[in-house]
Amino acid sequence: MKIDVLTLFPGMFAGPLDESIIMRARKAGLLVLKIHDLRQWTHDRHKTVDDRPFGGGPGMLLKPEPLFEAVESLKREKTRVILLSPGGRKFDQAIARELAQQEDLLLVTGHYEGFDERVRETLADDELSIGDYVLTNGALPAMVVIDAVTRLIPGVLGDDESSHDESFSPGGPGLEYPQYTRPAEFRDMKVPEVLLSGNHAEIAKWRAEQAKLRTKEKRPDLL
Ligand code: 4GX
Repeated sequence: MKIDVLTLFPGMFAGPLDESIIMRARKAGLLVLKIHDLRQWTHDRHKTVDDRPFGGGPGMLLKPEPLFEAVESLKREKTRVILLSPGGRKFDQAIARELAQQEDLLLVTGHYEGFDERVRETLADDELSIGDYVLTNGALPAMVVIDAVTRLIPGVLGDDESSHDESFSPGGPGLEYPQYTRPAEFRDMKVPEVLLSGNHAEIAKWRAEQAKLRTKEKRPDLL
């Protein structure tokens, strides 16, 4: 998969995507990631990307011209163009699975009060939010999407890493059961007896009960 990112803060992307599983996917060529500075597509001395909203009001908007030029030059036949903004569809595991099927993504990250509406109407195939809170810009949301999507690209996860994917589907199995490793007693806290019993039927039953209870308690929306 190829993922292009359009941002005003290319420096924010150095680090989080250069480690661990994402870096391994990049080195294997399973993910080809390119970060682009939106200011590259400005033509004035000050590299202006923003302007004041018509009709007045607070804040600045991203101007349409650099965004249109950037998207038009980066977009290819099968590219899906996705804006990151708090007003988008709420990103979840089902959307991550859907995006992992794509060949080519272009993530466009906002800043200030957002985009000129013509960007949304004309350039974007989709608009995603990573959750109901306000961030300073769209770089972290883009990295969240890249991380969640990349681990679902076939071949990125090893067999040991891949088993936990269905936990966050509503109607799916819900949250994980509690887990323990050695020592069996740590600072007066004991591992539940059943897990040490060697009785695999009892262990499976206990885990299913615990997972259900925990989901009902903490995330009833997943049931
Ligand atoms: N999930 N932000 C985008 C600028 C902005 C404002 C309005 C478009 C419209 C966010 C989120 C998020 C802060 C990134 C505002 N862009 N993005 N930025 N939550 O809070 O995606």
